Amino acid sequence: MKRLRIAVQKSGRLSEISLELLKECGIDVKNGRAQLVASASNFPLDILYLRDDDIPQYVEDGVADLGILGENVVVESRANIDIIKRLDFGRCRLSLAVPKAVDYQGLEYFQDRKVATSYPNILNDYLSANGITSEVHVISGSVEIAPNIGLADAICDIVSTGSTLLSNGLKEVESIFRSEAVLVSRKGLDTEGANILQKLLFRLDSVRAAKSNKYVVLNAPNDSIEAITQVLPGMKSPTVVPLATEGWSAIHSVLNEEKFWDIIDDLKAAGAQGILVVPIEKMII
Ligand code: PRT
Ligand code: ZN
Repeated sequence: MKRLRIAVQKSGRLSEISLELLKECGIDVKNGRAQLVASASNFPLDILYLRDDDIPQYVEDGVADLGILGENVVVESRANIDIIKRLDFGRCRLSLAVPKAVDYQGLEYFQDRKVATSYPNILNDYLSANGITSEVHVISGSVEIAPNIGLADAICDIVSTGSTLLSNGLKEVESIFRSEAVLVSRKGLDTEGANILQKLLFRLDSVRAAKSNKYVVLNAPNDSIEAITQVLPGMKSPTVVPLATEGWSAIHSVLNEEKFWDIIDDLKAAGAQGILVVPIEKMII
């Protein structure tokens, strides 16, 4: 039977969570990251552990069929591969930052100035779209120290909390690209490969739906049921089950995390009691 190969980061910010996501999809990967390749025992998928920077090329060349990595790396690589799905983790932004003391007035600051970055392609695209020409210096690590050692006037680097910039005496002045982890695919998967990918996507959707929803069970006097069911969106209509206590029922439903607290308040106001909120492991939609 055909198997697909998925490249994930060997060690780094995205590794654990990428493997965790596969696990949540019910995909068991037995042998650890000591080897280059591991096999899933219960899904037609092999895992290839790589440095994230190598993933786009491996996927473009077909050494791997799929990959999980930061969108920043995909776009910077200019590889001819498809972004199939955003994965909701590894969020960060690529930003321009200057020394704190600079009286920054706008992008013109960067005209003819030296900017250090590991993302020359994304940066050059951004600068030229804004009519600015800078001297872009490519460095591969610790970009944030470049202004302090006199190597550059500014930097363009990944920011998440901003504390790295702060501790290096820099301030973020423009955010030029937003990124999160994505699932990528090589071009031209055959029908069998595309079917395996569809199965994986279906599982990813079920995991995501489950994460953003909660199962809610509550008790209510029968004369409040009408008001409570008005408040509950549910997947279809809520389940109403009579309780042993005369005149009372239990109501079961599914609530979206985003509206969760508002709805809980409305439920209490409508007469709900003993509200239980339970995580959902999988949600098939
Ligand atoms: O070894 P390998 O090449 O595989 O890993 P790597 O060192 O190149 O990448 P890694 O593991 O650091 O990051 C992998 C991916 O995580 C990146 O490509 C981004 O998509 C994403 N990501 C999310 C981040 C961050 N947040 C992040 N904060 N990548 C890097 N950082 C670094 C940033 O470079 C800077 O040094 O963290 C620092 C800034 O963080 P704050 O919180 O201080 O702002
Ligand atoms: Zn890397």
